[in-house]
This record gives sequence, C-alpha cells and structure tokens, in this order.
Amino acid sequence: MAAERTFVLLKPDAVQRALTGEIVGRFERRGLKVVAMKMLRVTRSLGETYYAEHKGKPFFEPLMSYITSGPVVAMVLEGDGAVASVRRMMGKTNSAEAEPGTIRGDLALTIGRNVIHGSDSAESAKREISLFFKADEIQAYARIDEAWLRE
Ligand code: D4T
Repeated sequence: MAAERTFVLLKPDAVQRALTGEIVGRFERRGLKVVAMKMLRVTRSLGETYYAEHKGKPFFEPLMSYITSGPVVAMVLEGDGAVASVRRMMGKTNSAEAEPGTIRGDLALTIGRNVIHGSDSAESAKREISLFFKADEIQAYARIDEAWLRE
C-alpha cells in the first residue's frame, strides 16, 4: 500500500469542546504524519464550495451556520492507506450510530455535531486539500518512527 494524503477538518464543536489534542493524538499514535495544520474560520463562501454537493438539501443551512460558527482546525495527514484508515477511525457520519472506539463513537452524539470531517476518497482529498492549503503550506519531512510503521 502506498503512502497517501487525506484531508481532515476538526469542526467548530471539536475546538469549542477542547477535543483537538485528543483527536490529533489519536492520528499521531496510529502512525499518521501531520504534514499541514492550521486554525481558521470557514467563511460562508468557503463553506458553500466545500459542501457544494449538499446545496439545496434540508440540512444545508444548519450545516452552513454550524461550520461557520467558530474556528476549525484543518490538517493534511499522510500515511499508508490514510484515506480509509481515517474514515474508519472517525466512525459513521451519524455519531449516534458510530461504534465505540471511533472518534465520533467516543466523542459525539448526533449527526449535526459530529466533530470531524475526513475525505472519503483520494480524489476528494486532493480537492479538499487544495481548498484549504497552498502547496507551500504542506511540509515534506520524515518522522523518526517511520521505519517501524511498515514491514
Ligand atoms: P463530513 O463531510 O462532515 O465529514 O461528513 P461525511 O462525509 O461523513 O458525510 P456527508 O458528506 O454525507 O455529510 C456532510 C455533513 O452534513 C451533515 N449532515 C449530513 C447533516 O447534518 N444531516 C444529514 O442528514 C446528513 C446526511 C453531517 C455531515
């Protein structure tokens, strides 16, 4: 399996509930490498582009209010099978159905406050990374434990 990149967004409830360290720590301990990270406020315009596929759905306006309601933490994670591993670690979109042990299953209760987003494919990751980061904001470096993360 080749190293790949995925995009993760810690949503406003994760920041307000002081869960960012807990969540980043889970990814770091798993072996995923943080290659970009920043705190920002999602504007209405960025929110609409980011969630374009949901425009017109009944939950779109509440989703816009939520995602623009406070600072978020955006990051790029790198590792073998990063997209699928992060999705599994997050658990189901509806936190009420997320398995214990997953981020949503341990830290959230509802679909409308589900603390985290992670890309659902390598193509989405590419699109989302370019929405939030310039190429020179992504760092290339080796983690000292890399030799111990694969055979
Ligand atoms: P995000 O994009 O937040 O990681 O969510 P997912 O990729 O896991 O799921 P999604 O695109 O289907 O949903 C985007 C976002 O909308 C909220 N939502 C979704 C909601 O409030 N009510 C709903 O019925 C759905 C389907 C939750 C996540």
